[in-house]
Amino acid sequence: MPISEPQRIVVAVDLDYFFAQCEEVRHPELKARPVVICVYSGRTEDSGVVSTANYVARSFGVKSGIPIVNAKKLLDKLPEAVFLPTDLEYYETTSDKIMQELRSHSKMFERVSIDEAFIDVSSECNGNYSRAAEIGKGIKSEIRNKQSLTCSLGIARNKSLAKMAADSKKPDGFVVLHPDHIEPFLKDLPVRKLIGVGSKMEAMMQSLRVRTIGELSAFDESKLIGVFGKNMGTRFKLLARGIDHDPVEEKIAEQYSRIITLKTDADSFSFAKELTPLVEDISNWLKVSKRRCRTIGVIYVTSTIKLKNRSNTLSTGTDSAEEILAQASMLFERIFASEEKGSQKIRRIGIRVSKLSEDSPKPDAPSSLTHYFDKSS
Ligand code: TTP
Ligand code: MG
Ligand code: MG
Repeated sequence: MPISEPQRIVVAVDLDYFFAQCEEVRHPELKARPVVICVYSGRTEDSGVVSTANYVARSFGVKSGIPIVNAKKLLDKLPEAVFLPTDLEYYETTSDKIMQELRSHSKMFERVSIDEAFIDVSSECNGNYSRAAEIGKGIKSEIRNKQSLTCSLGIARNKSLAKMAADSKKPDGFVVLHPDHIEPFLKDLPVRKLIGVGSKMEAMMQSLRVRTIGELSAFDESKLIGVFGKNMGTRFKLLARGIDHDPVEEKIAEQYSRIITLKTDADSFSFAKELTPLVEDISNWLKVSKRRCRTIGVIYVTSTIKLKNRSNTLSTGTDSAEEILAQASMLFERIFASEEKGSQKIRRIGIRVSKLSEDSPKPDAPSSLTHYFDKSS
């Protein structure tokens, strides 16, 4: 496998069962019990989805994204199982503290999500993987000592390999993937383990008889491009060969949104009050990340689960809660006045801001910013 990359060493950190582990920190007595963190939609007592679960609950099949009722069935013989609602503010505060520590390790830092980050330690290590391993161990103990949390950590020559290394041993993993071991590491892994390959891509690859990353790396590139398009086809081929030139750098978010499920379906603009916390959160986020938005949009989901949106672009940017609320209210009023939603009722509502201008050169923001707190429909 030809190596055509400059010498880099990247550390990937992913906190283990993050929301559930945060709950174990403040309630240590939960550690031995199955813990399920739930995003309740508020419709009926148990409607909603599982946000995450600790590894005790996972051993019974509970995982992110399944309905809460299914999780309850899986754990119905275990009266000690605990179901808790998400407390995003607490998880975000914990995440911010950890990210601040991690950032101190290198100027080249990238927060990817609430519990994940990359750190480029090339300049400190000068190609020395033993040095990188020491840094990695230091990071793990720092997170354990200061926040009482475990993480899984991977070290490799680029982001995708470092993340795959971190994912390969969970929880509390520590994997250093030396350049000489990349080919055997990738060869027999299922393609699903490659960053960016979800269930649909996996099915498409299987129809090409590509099951492992090794098979993908040997597959005809022009055929891959034919199926996945130029960008993705080329990228998959490179990733399968262990090549990823993407630098470790903070990505600037392009939009930010918050969505909630209404307690009862609405057929008039009766939910004005429920917009206030959404708007306050958005305005707060804009202020914290020193940004202003020009486009303010509303999102709504009808009772037949059709997603629609409508937006307005201002001539100057804003971070004001009052102004965002006024725009969002006007858009919802128009939707109801024009009957464009048809005869359908509205089940979920949200606000999205975009066309974000930067007030500061280095915002600290993950690239995907729709909060998880309400994914059910
Ligand atoms: P992940 O890092 O994907 O998962 P995790 O930290 O819970 O577990 P792992 O040990 O496998 O890393 O996601 C981080 C947090 O994001 C997770 O704790 C809860 C939240 N989340 C959701 O709310 N819904 C989801 O579908 C996923 C995948 C995560
Ligand atoms: Mg995690
Ligand atoms: Mg994660």
